[in-house]
Amino acid sequence: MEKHFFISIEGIEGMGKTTVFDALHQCLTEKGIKHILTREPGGTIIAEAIRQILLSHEGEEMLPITEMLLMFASRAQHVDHVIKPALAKGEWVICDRFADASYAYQGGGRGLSKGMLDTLSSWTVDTMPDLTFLLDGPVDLGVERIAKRSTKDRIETEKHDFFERARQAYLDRAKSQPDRFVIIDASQSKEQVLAEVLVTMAKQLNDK
Ligand code: Z5A
Repeated sequence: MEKHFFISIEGIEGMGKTTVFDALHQCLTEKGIKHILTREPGGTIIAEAIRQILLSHEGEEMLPITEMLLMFASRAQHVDHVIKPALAKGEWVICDRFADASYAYQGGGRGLSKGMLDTLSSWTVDTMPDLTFLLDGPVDLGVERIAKRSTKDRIETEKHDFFERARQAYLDRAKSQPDRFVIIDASQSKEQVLAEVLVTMAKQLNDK
């Protein structure tokens, strides 16, 4: 059976995750590699319902702890119902954000402790990505790229400093796990970003 592979794509808003996600899908399709495309928060019916709550502006102010617990609740559903079954069938999994996003946004952004994040991770995440692309670039660049969007979700309306802290938390995590993370300079052109991603993918496919 083919070796399965779990790839996540991370980065603050506007760094080009969707663009890389689409390119990976195309690359694997051309190679005839069975894979699924999924995202967090989301990926199952319950997890997508939690996503709506997480990103909506409606109702009362959401506490940071509530946000963190909901992220991990959705992740528990997603890991058990989607990611593990796909990997068990030998399919590759391409995931737009995963647990690292909680360390960046709830840890770095909201200031919640690593101890709490580690505890929740130990309860919900028993499968980490084999490879994580961190698309990194200045906060202002991301803001500029998504400026044309007509609506912003609840988290996107956070202030500049929040995203600076999230970016730094991503970089710290990537540096602490160099075997899993590949940091890509997202301020390059789309073509340059995709070329770097596809070189890494080609290496993974050769090593398979
Ligand atoms: N969140 C969390 O807090 N904790 C968690 O544990 C998890 C998530 C899992 C929803 O995520 C929110 O959930 C997110 C983090 C939080 N909130 N924020 N911020 P999401 O992934 O659904 O939403 P997002 O981060 O806001 O994604 P995004 O804004 O769509 O970013 P993107 O996918 O990286 O951007 P893109 O659509 O690929 O590109 C944006 C634009 O830039 C687009 O017009 C592209 O054509 C253009 N682009 C892309 N690359 C380039 C380059 N290289 N040059 C020029 N232009 C480019």
